[in-house]
Amino acid sequence: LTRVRVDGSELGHEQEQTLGYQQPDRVGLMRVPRNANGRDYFVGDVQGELELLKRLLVAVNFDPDRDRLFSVGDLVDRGSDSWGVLQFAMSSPWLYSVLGNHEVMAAECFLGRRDADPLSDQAWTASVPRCEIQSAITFLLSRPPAIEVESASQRVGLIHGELPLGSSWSDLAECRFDWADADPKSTDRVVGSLLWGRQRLHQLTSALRQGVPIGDAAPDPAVGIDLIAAGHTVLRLNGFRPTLISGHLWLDTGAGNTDGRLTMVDLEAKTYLQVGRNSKVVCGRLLF
Ligand SMILES: [Mn+2]
Repeated sequence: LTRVRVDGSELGHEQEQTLGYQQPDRVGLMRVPRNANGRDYFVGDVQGELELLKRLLVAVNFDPDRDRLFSVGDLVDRGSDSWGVLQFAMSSPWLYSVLGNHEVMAAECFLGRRDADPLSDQAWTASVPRCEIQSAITFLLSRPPAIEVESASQRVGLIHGELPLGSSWSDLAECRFDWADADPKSTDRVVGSLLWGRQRLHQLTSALRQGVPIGDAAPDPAVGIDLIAAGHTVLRLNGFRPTLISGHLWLDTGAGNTDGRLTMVDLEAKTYLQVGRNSKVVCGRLLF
């Protein structure tokens, strides 16, 4: 397997060693204690839209000394300023993000293991200064595949794709992200679902086809945690309102698409904010 870098050179696994780019150690579930002094926000897939993210943070008067932001992953690709988002995230210790499939794909581009995919737009990786690449790889691949956050009233799980059907949150205690697991055809069912899973939403789609009405469902005890914030699949049900289905609060409202929005929620206040490329910030109430 050889890959061609932008400068025309072929890059194989041995050459990664020559360049000195290294992947970080394997990472697993991260536990984050309650924020006693400030607020916690959960944001959907940013996909390179730095300006939208900043507009939401300004709208809530975000205080980096007290408040925290939790991202469901896919900070990069598709949008207009992926490198800007990545630099912003790397310099913001109050931002916690889980590993998304786009973090993995971007790191694979940096490492020369993947060509930039025109569909998911990793072309930005080619213009990152060479001296910044190692810190970018280290940041991208040291995101945990799952985060558990304590809040005043509940325990919230944070993942990118979905909890595998039939699994419980406690099953993630031993989960580990390993380079080989990043392949969607991976035999590691758990990490594959956390990064790429859409089975729960495929079930939803077939329910919709059969005429089952979809509203805001009640929390699902089967997932083994009060609520799971997730992204990865763009949902635009109920006029973009973040929707709780199958124990997951689906937060990807397609910020990387021209007609999409970036969504951020405050679970304690039960409110959400959204902004699109051509729209101002709107807010609403969560109905669960
Ligand atoms: Mn994704």
